Amino acid sequence: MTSATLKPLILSPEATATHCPYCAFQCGMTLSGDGDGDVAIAGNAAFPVNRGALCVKGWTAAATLGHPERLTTPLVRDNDGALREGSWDEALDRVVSAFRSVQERHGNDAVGIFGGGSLTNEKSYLLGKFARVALRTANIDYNGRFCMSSAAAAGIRSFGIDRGLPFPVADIARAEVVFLMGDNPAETMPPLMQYFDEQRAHGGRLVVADPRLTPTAQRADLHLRLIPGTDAALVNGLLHILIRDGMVDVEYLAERTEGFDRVKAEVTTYWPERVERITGVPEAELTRAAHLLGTAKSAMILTGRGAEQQSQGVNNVSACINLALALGLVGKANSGYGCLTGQGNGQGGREHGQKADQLPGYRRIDDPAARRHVAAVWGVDEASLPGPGKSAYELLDCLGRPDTDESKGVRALLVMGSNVAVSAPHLNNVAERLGALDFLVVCDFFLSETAALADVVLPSAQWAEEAGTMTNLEGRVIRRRKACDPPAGVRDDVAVICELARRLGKGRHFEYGSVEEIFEELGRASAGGPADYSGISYSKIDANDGVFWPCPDAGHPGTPRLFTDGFPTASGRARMFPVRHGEPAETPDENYPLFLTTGRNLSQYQSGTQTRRITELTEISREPLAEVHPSTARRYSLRDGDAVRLATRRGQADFRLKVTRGIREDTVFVPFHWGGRQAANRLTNPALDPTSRMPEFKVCAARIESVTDVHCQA
Ligand SMILES: Nc1nc2c(c(=O)[nH]1)N[C@H]1C(S)=C(S)[C@@H](COP(=O)(O)OP(=O)(O)OC[C@H]3O[C@@H](n4cnc5c(=O)[nH]c(N)nc54)[C@H](O)[C@@H]3O)O[C@H]1N2
Ligand SMILES: Nc1nc2c(c(=O)[nH]1)N[C@H]1C(S)=C(S)[C@@H](COP(=O)(O)OP(=O)(O)OC[C@H]3O[C@@H](n4cnc5c(=O)[nH]c(N)nc54)[C@H](O)[C@@H]3O)O[C@H]1N2
Ligand code: SF4
Ligand SMILES: [Mo]
Repeated sequence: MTSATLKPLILSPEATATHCPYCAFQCGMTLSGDGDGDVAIAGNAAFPVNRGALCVKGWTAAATLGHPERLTTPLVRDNDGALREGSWDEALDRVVSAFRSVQERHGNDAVGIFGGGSLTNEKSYLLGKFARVALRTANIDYNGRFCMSSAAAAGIRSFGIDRGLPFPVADIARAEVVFLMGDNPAETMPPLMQYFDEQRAHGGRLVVADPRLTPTAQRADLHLRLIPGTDAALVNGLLHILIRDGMVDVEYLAERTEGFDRVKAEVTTYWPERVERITGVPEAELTRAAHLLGTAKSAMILTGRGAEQQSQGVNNVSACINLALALGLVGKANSGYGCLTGQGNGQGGREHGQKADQLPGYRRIDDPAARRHVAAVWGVDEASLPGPGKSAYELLDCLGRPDTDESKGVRALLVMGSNVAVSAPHLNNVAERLGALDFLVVCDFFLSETAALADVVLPSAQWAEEAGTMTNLEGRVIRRRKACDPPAGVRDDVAVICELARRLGKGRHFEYGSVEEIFEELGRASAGGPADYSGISYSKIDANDGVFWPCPDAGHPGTPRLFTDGFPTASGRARMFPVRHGEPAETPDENYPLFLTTGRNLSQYQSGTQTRRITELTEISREPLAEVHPSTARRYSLRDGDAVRLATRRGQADFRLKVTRGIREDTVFVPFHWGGRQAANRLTNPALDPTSRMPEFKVCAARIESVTDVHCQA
């Protein structure tokens, strides 16, 4: 089923400049080979974002290419229930006949697609088009819903547009103060730290709000160790102090914003003593943070998943945007609000139509003008385009459910670029739902935990084996260049999507001579939309170290900095929304007395499909460790390295303990990169933000249980 004897990778000794397969920093790197299977990776010093630096995941990324567990043939599930090798024809036939029969019996929307933010722009675009044109299903969503959707929703409602960072990362180095609200880039984007180092060297200050003393917080001038789920209260409290002390930018508020009065009225009740009580952050620290921001000539507020992955995520981000606007930061030099996007193509992946409510160019699928424009580019009848579908968790939650008058279940699912059996919240439910499907097909390079459940697995080409574009966290569109061929038997996702469309009788809409042609069509489909790529071409990207969208025509240089003169809202002003602190969906009680929060560590990536297969990385981090404070450990008579079982209302999982003073006494932290008995997501709460539909990965209530019979790795 996998090949232990992969042929050596044929890479030219001449270096190919491409980008790392993993996170949104998209470090520039060069790949070269000796033809014997040895691949040399080097940081690309000429690429202006990472400037040659890579983290340990980037340095070791080539190990995924020739890995012995690489899938090199399609797999199909036999009548006896086992996965066996099959031909491409057999596998694709099975997919098409399963999709057809499900749609005949239950309607078009009964086939669903789950995409990912690691897919190139071209693949994200094609997957959205495949759903709407070849399958005509409304039900397509993607893992960015777990990642980006709260910041995106808050950005759109205030600024009229969502681009994670409205400025290049290099601006960070020149900001007097940077406030990180729930980001840990020292582990999640290490090469970004060079800009923080520069900023510090220029006398700048760093403030970090995180329940843990992370490697990022260790580098901060001020660490606000807030109680999980209290971000909006904290930020409202800072704004309260700034208004009280006359430090807001009255002129900017009058000229460039609307809605400040209601925000001001709301934050009057967030006096420091009350905010200290809610957040656990001492009043003196609140005042210091507010005054650092209020007296700085330039400042940035950057949110990460810590503030966003909550059932109040949109409110948390809106509170940060209010703060940035009140200080007059947005659109000012070396200042502003931004979100550090996470996945390799987390930015582009949310712009081209793999989101349930969107069409390419970040257009809304329920906007008649947008539908007309995109239908014309696709050469289909506008009325044939489905409407909005279910959001990611709601899609997973409806799998295999019987049709009722109110709702219809999805019976067949295609997964491309996500490992939901590890990364979705409330895994016990998700596993049950996946099991209730009539048919599951997964495209992946390895037999991920999700692929292992599939009826058909299609082996995909990887990053260095395919061409396309990615859009990094700054909104810079860059090229993923092909350095080598995929192993024999493996096909790239573009070819697979187009072939499936052909077999579904829609081939004429999926005829492309090259990946570049797909990009050109994507440009036309995006023209006039918020994320306008129509003026970007491969040659322009090559000539400019990438091009920042929006870029509406061939002569346009791209837009590194947004909002310098106005906002793309009806009034041209930024909109402020009053935010009320609300409790997380679950808070500790006598049965579940601790907060559980989850996140990442340096050497593992996401669901771990790739990085758990790389020896250098598993040597650094072999299994998930549950971080607890020494006083909590003492309370349970536990010591560092002991195995424990964590339990929440949804499930149990086993971990070894890491006892550290770096975490709050009321909080346990677990990284989510592992599956099975050590999956953090057996514990997490799928409570959704009402606007963004983002699950509350960052806060739930947990307890530490019996310490015998646990299932940790040796
Ligand atoms: N090594 C590594 N790097 C990655 C990834 C990876 O898996 N591994 N994934 C990439 C992706 S997709 C993403 S989205 C980014 C994520 O990048 P980050 O947002 O930096 O990562 P997280 O660890 O999810 O969360 C950040 C911090 O939020 C804190 N936190 C927990 N609860 C709260 C809270 O209630 N409020 C606040 N303010 N903070 C809280 C956590 O303690 C954690 O330190 O990383 C990208 N880079
Ligand atoms: N508890 C908890 N859970 C979380 C989070 C958290 O902080 N805490 N964070 C959430 C966030 S921010 C994210 S982004 C998600 C990420 O979680 P996932 O959606 O599971 O993301 P990955 O692990 O990157 O999964 C990508 C899968 O697709 C494969 N793959 C990668 N690139 C391609 C490609 O180009 N083509 C194909 N066919 N396959 C590909 C990989 O091998 C892997 O199996 O997890 C979310 N889950
Ligand atoms: S920071 Fe992100 S893009 Fe850069 S090498 Fe590490 S994982 Fe790759
Ligand atoms: Mo993410």
